[in-house]
Amino acid sequence: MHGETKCLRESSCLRCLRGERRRGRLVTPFLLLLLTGAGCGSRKTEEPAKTAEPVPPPPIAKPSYEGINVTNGGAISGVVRFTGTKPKLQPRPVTKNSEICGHGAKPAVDFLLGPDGGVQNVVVIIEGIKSGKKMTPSTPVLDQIKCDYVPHVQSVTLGSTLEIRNSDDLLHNVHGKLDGRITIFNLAMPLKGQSIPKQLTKPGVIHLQCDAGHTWMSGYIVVVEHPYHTTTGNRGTFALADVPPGSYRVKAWHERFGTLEQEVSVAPGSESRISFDYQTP
Ligand SMILES: [Cu+2]
Repeated sequence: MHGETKCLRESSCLRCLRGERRRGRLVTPFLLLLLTGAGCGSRKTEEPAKTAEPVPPPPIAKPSYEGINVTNGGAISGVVRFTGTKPKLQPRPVTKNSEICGHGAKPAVDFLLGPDGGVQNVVVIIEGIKSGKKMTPSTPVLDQIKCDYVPHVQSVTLGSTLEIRNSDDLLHNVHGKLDGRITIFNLAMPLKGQSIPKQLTKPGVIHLQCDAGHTWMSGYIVVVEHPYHTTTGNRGTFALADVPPGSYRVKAWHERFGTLEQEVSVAPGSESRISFDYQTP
């Protein structure tokens, strides 16, 4: 029955066999032999039966960053300042749910200046670093407290799972858009104490807004492809540790004043200090 096995692998012969069955006849060994010899055997030489080519798995994107053991790393630290005339700040009128969100207007949050001129909420990133300390899982939190996003700005490592909370006893609808255009999450959160995990799998700047009518709510999550990032506190300072020796481009990003960049060299076991100065546009 070798010929039968071979023949049944051929789709054209399966059609033949089905045709025979439609005519109400059992396929006899004689007929199979005939099919093997005539209908299927037009080849002059025996060829191994073809089997379906296995479908190759989709290519795995080469990771842009490699985690290694950093044994002789240095550090990059410094401060982000604002020089020039302090811009006019726009308060944010509360137009809904003032019993929880607050009465009147909330202070501006898009430009926070510390006592020494340090700028808060600036994300500092080593641009394009390809290898360094390992990416350890983190669990960043985004809370909604009295109708504000807390923290207002944060940087997270790609692949982290963000815990999105609602600490208010009212409905928020947190809408995150990557680069201001692509919806990454759009979550109705009606319950106080509610928490929703959301893994962040695309790098870029996610802008947060509330689609439940709290138009003054705004925030940012900067998703970075490697672990060398941080966000300045109220004194505008930053520090990045365990940096492999080498030359790097360091970027500072602020939601209102944009991006500044500069080159820095890191020597083994030493600290390189830099500063960024935003100026009045
Ligand atoms: Cu809201």
